[in-house]
Amino acid sequence: MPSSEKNFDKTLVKMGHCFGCHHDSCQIAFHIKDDKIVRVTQPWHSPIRSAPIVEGCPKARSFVEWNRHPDRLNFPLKRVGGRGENKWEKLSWDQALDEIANRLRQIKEESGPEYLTCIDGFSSEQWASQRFFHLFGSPNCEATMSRICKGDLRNIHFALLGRVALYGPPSERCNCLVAWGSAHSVSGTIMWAGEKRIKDLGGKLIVIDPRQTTEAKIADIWLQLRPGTDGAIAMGWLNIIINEELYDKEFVKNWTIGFPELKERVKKYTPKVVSEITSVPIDHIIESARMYAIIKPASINWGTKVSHIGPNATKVEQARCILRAITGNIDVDGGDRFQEPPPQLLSHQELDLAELLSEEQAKKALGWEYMKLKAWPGFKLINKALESAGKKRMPSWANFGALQAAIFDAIVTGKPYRPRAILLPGANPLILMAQTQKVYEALKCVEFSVGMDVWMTPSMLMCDYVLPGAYWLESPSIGWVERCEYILGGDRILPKKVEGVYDRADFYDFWRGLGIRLGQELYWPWKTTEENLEFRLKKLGVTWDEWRKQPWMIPPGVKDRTYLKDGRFPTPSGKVEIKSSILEQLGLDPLPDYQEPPESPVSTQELFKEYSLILITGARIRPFLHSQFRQISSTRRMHPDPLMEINPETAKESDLKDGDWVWIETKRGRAKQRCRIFEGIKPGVVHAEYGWWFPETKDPTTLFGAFECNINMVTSQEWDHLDKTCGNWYLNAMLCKIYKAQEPAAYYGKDLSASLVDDIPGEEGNGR
Ligand SMILES: Nc1nc2c(c(=O)[nH]1)N[C@H]1C(S)=C(S)[C@@H](COP(=O)(O)OP(=O)(O)OC[C@H]3O[C@@H](n4cnc5c(=O)[nH]c(N)nc54)[C@H](O)[C@@H]3O)O[C@H]1N2
Ligand SMILES: Nc1nc2c(c(=O)[nH]1)N[C@H]1C(S)=C(S)[C@@H](COP(=O)(O)OP(=O)(O)OC[C@H]3O[C@@H](n4cnc5c(=O)[nH]c(N)nc54)[C@H](O)[C@@H]3O)O[C@H]1N2
Ligand SMILES: [Mo]
Repeated sequence: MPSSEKNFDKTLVKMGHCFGCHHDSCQIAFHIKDDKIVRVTQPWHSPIRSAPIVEGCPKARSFVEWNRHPDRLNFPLKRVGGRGENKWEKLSWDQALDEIANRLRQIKEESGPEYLTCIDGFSSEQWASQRFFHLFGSPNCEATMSRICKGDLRNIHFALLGRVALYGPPSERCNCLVAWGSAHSVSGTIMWAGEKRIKDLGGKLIVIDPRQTTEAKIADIWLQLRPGTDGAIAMGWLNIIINEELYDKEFVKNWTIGFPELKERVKKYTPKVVSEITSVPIDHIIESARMYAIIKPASINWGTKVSHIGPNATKVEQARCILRAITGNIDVDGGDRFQEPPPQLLSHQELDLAELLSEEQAKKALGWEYMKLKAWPGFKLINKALESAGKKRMPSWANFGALQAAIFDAIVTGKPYRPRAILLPGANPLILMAQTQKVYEALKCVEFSVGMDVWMTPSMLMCDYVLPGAYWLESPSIGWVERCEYILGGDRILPKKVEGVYDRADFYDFWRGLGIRLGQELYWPWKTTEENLEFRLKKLGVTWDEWRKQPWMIPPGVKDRTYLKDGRFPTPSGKVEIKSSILEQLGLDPLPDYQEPPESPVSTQELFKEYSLILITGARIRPFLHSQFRQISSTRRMHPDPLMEINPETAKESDLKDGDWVWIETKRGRAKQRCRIFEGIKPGVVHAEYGWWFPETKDPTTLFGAFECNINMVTSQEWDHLDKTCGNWYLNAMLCKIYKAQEPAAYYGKDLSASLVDDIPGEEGNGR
């Protein structure tokens, strides 16, 4: 295999892999001169299908700007002013970690380990935070990604199938793809490349989305549903497929339990009823169900939006999982194959030490009763089934934590107890979590808070200590990132420390640094991230030095229909549990069903009189990743303002023109964005962007504009709005009203070019 490093004329070219879309990972070549990235280009060889797209990616191109950006955090900081005043004292890593560890020890001794909580945001090494927490004795570490971003999907798949049938990029063998609440043309380079390829090869594409995405434009059928009614579409498809006997009879007979009960349950979801609920024409519903069931193999790809619709979110995935199963598309190449970490890599569950947390402590997890499947009771049941089938258990970050909403609530109300400390490594909950006001209240009054990030974000402004994180460009990594075909990873592209300039640390350094100060020395034998990665690579038989020069591996081929070889699915019954015994044991409805969103023209008719539009939030923005990239000149110039999309018809009724500033208001609050007229959005629906704050304002009194355009000012983490199975917050498909704002957002009119950095080395050839 050729090396991933080359030298050209004083420039070192190194290949790395990108985290810029979270779920997809392109390989990129970084050109490095004098310890600076001067260009980002296509890798000269790479196993990854998306390779031709990388150079057109605004995020990839922008990495020349990151390492020495003047806004980067460079040294540990300790707060000297009030919270949010942005007044800090610089200190060394040793001193910072000593002080933080002393405080945590004191809290543990005085109150108990559960009084320490954590929102673990973006991290590729989530096993390390879990390991630290389990050794410390606290169950209250919540991984954002595992909650709002696929966590419910993962858990319901484990309950029904004993594995996860959400494969990353679709295989060329797929003949019918359903893009359901996903827009990979914006959110996933590799997945989108695969999807386009299927279309080019003559496959069918069904899109289910209230907005006309790029996917919808090339779709064979586009279902422009009322937001949040996905469950009704799924139940309707099941109804049609069962009534017209389009299901895979062999598979249903031999490999499932609960089909008769399902048949009974879906009876009421006739195409007519479903059409009334969703506002999709009857013939579209029937035609799409037939297309999905008849054309094989077919895949329903992963889309995050159904995870954001509130109480019914997990139920939608439950129904989709059953659709995959009864049409015989589970574990089939071109259908929905199982996603499993490559066995050659020591996986997170082998490192997270969940076994060390006592049952007594596990039960103190905040909010577990609101998410029984995605907390210790579900963890126990799922793992029992996995174990009896000889499989590895789930990683604890994917289940087994606390509920973020409950952590913030407990800090404010003291119920059931008042956590005293919170850690925020790689998380920006003030911008990304539902109901910003609630997060703010908690961050204001929590006794002790520590953040670790690459920028001074609104959430970091509220912390007592802020630690400078190495960005992934400055960290080594290894992972299989949602995919099983490749093990990816790589060396640090740039150093994490340059004497006198910056001194940043990896997440691993942080958890180990705290751990060894708190009596966990035995459990952190690897002194550096590299040593740990070498340990994880052992089964591959390569050293770190060999690996870093050739940072990918293609494990032996992924097999089809593995359940035939195993003779079972790793569920309690050994079958696909259409009627889930695990949900039943947890006291939850074992079958899928549809429920109206908690706020809708049907469920809250009174509210609808005043708040008469449906709001959806957070469709991805190509040049940004969540709240990131706002301070990067090249990406920000491509997309300077927060935009709210509205249909021309609806805009006319509200007397709005393209470019007007507008307030979007729900019962919980309001946010200001700029109106963008878009014919492709369903009338009566508005879509607002997420992740907005304004680093260029440099104004800590507004927490860098955290409360003005941030759409999570209007979303909800109220108890009765959370998903009933896994606790997801309510971010999408709620009622709102809109009205013209008298003033533009406060940051507006400031000269962006003056406040964003322009001095970007070597960007020539990157086609800005
Ligand atoms: N309204 C609404 N809200 C949403 C969504 C939506 O669609 N609508 N989407 C939800 C979803 S699916 C998700 S996944 C979440 C995302 O929520 P978050 O994960 O909180 O989002 P990020 O903006 O990526 O914030 C992570 C923080 O980590 C920092 N960071 C990034 N890389 C590194 C690193 O390598 N080291 C260190 N130390 N820090 C790093 C970033 O600077 C950033 O401040 O948002 C959710 N919130
Ligand atoms: N550029 C970029 N890429 C990213 C990210 C990013 O921030 N920026 N974030 C990454 C992360 S963590 C995630 S989770 C993924 C998410 O990426 P995707 O899964 O593609 O999800 P979204 O872009 O949030 O939304 C997809 C579509 O759902 C539609 N939608 C809205 N409401 C509904 C509804 O009620 N029902 C249905 N069926 N559709 C609805 C929206 O109109 C939108 O077109 O993207 C990842 N990739
Ligand atoms: Mo996500």
